[in-house]
Amino acid sequence: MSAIPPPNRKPDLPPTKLFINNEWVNAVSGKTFETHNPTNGEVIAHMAEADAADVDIAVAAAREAFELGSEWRTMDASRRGLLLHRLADLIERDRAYLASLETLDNGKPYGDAYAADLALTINTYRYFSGWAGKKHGQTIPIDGDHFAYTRLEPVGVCGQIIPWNFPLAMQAWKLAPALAMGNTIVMKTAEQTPLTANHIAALVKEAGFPPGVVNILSGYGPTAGGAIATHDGVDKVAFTGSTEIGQLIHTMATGNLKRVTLELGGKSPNVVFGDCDFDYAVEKSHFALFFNQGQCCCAGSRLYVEESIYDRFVEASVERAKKRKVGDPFELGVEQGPQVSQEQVDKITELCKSGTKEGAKLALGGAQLGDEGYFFQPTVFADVKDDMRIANEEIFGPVMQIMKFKDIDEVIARGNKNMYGLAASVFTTNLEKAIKVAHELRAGTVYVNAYDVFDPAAPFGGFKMSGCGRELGEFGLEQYTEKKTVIIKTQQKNS
Ligand code: TXE
Repeated sequence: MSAIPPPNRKPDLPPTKLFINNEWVNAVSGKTFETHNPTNGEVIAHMAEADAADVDIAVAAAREAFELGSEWRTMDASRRGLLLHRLADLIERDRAYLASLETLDNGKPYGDAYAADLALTINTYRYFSGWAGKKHGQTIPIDGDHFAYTRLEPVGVCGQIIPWNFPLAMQAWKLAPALAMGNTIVMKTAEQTPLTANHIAALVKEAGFPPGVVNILSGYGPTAGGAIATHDGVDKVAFTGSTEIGQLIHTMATGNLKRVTLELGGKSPNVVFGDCDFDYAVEKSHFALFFNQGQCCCAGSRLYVEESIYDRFVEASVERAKKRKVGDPFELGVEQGPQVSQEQVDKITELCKSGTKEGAKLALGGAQLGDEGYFFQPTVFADVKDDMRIANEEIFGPVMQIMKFKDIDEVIARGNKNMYGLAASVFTTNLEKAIKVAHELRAGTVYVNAYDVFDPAAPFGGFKMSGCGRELGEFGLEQYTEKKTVIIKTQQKNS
């Protein structure tokens, strides 16, 4: 990749209203809410605050765009792909602006936003643009004088609720497959990070998507989010966020039996064997936990290290965490910016206190950093035991938990003894061990000598209480289709 261009510390703000029918409108209530800069706590913008009345209007727009005979329903699938491709081009054109805006609103380092979030976002739109028109049904040789075939049709109006940790990428993971397959959308962005999604909405219009196909609402979860999850005019809801709210969405969606896909929390085991490439495993385990301020659903947050290298590994991990460069997220080279909100800092602080109280060894950090913004010290706990809260609950912050293990069957059993099953990883130079762990850990993604490798072609999602369904890849695309079987009487069948 070419060099990262300098950030814009004061990017122009995108529209702050609701995007419905390709127009910017105020909330029916006229209410607004503030979005803050996590680096200093200052208000960046006042956003229109959608609630049930606005969801009704957006769903009506999406339903109309989905009517039989509409511009969207009669559009060639290849053209849907072209529109997605154009959208990817426009995002690429505005890449540095979007990365700057994301850093302002979310606090993530600009270098990461530009190189990681924007790359994944652009690639996701490109990947799914290629699928439009290429996902085929089948002809099926059923018994009797009949001709049978299947069609993959769009599900309809899709409600999509996204979180704040990767606002652009989470938006892309949901919009791109849904649009490729011809659905229409009512999306609610996270209240902490609504800005970049609104710029994408403007680009959706610029790319040429017909009115009503994509509707983007800023607002809160229980009001706007709840209205989407319960709305009878919504055919599917796709959600990324906490397991607690995912369970609620699942229940709320039963009224009209919406299709539901959920991508929820995790507590992913990262298993490091004594025969690993030591320095590499230390660095990758550091990255697995600390990337994105630790705010990753798939963070490698249960680090199991084999007895033979345990003490050395703890020492090296603490040394690496000490070197972590925390500070102004706009400065290139900074590895860690602020957490997204004071609420998240408070949650992390409380869990750190529980760790100390329950007897884990606090080797580094453990508290909020500085008195401006929402920074948290890189933190390492050693001698963590499986029954401690910090070994079971999702901390979603820069807090590493290190545990010791003796043998492979023991560590697999311990790795599986958790309600989550999003991701896992193993570091070893022994192929047989790697395959055994990869196949026996119950997780949606298992990394071998790697971590946080995302690609739009590779499905992502969770076992157990980390969710249901998959995003990305061909599996992700299928979650945005209904399969229809058509059976036609024929005069006579010949083989
Ligand atoms: O999540 P919420 P929060 C985890 C992480 C974090 C914790 C809390 O552990 O510390 O969740 O974060 C919308 N009906 N993850 O409170 O509440 C909300 O507006 C409908 C993991 O931010 O789950 C936002 O758009 N929608 C995660 C989205 O749900 C509702 C990413 C996520 O918010 C709603 C984020 C309701 N009743 C947090 N209540 C991941 N899997 O990556 C809230 N929302």
